[in-house]
Amino acid sequence: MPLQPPTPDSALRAALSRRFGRIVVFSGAGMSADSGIPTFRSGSNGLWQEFDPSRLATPAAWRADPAMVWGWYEWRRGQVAQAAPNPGHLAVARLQQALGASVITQNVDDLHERAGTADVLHLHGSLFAPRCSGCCRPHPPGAAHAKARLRLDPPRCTSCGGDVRPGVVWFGEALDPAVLGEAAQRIAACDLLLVVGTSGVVQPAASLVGLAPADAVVVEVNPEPREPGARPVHHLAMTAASGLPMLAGLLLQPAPGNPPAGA
Ligand code: BV8
Ligand code: ZN
Repeated sequence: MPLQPPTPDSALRAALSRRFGRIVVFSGAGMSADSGIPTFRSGSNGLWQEFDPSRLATPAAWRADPAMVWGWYEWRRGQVAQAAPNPGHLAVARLQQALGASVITQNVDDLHERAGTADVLHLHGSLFAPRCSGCCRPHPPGAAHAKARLRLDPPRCTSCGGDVRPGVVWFGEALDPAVLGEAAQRIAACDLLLVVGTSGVVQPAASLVGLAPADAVVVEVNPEPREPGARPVHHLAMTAASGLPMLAGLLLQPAPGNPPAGA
């Protein structure tokens, strides 16, 4: 008997069988795993298994060896440029178009945007927004390199000649307070929070989930078992690429007696 794919349990179906007006999707690296982008801490392809974050994703690493750090980020940018949004990204875009969902991501890729989602809040910055490490002037991302382990001298800022750095937030760097504040506001006002593909390890991003109102429905989409948390959540033990289209189907089906969502 072939294994049946997991389906939402009756409690989750019941919890989702109403209209939601303030949906927030909070995504982590697992959101892009089905697009072939390695996650940080899970599975055999964990990015950090091969590259030690303390060596590469910190200001000290950048000061010590800008060419190694810039080469690593350019390789990652090339990987993302060659990847495609997966059905999970497309389902999130549908939820935004039909139900006004907003997206907060820890990811530095552009796959939510390429799936059609607008106004994505990038808590940890973006591979596609390099900037001058001196005057902070944005620098246009050039053609990315798909080869791994390349040492690449970072480009020079055309305005002040400083080294151009990756537009991401490194460990030990503060998140942009405006982005963090907006993300906190959106989650604190949501009535449905979808937490997708995150191990909940990195702070302060992970603590945002706890800001969801007590009466909000929180659904975690992650194939791994979840740590027992402070609040009850619905755990959908599925990948983003399978779980999100299913949730979108449930949320977009007409509530009893109502017209189809987004009609
Ligand atoms: C800050 C950009 C303060 C870079 C990233 C001790 C010393 C120093 C600092 C700290 C410390 N303890 C805590 C800290 C704070 C530190 C931190 O949290 N460290 C962790 C490691 C303990 N945080 C910071 O340093 C932050 N800044 O605190 O500043 C400050 C204040 C004022 C002034 C100065 C400083 C900055 C953190 C940001 C780091 N940058 N990214 C880059 O990308 O190179 S974080 C990085 O991790 C990514 O952005 C990633 O998104 C993020 C979180 O990881 P996840 O997304 O959760 O991914 P992970 O692999 O862990 O999990 C994947 C999940 O998906 C798993 O659960 C898996 O089961 C699931 N999954 C797998 N496949 C699928 C799936 N789910 C669905 N579908 C699938 N197919
Ligand atoms: Zn500059």
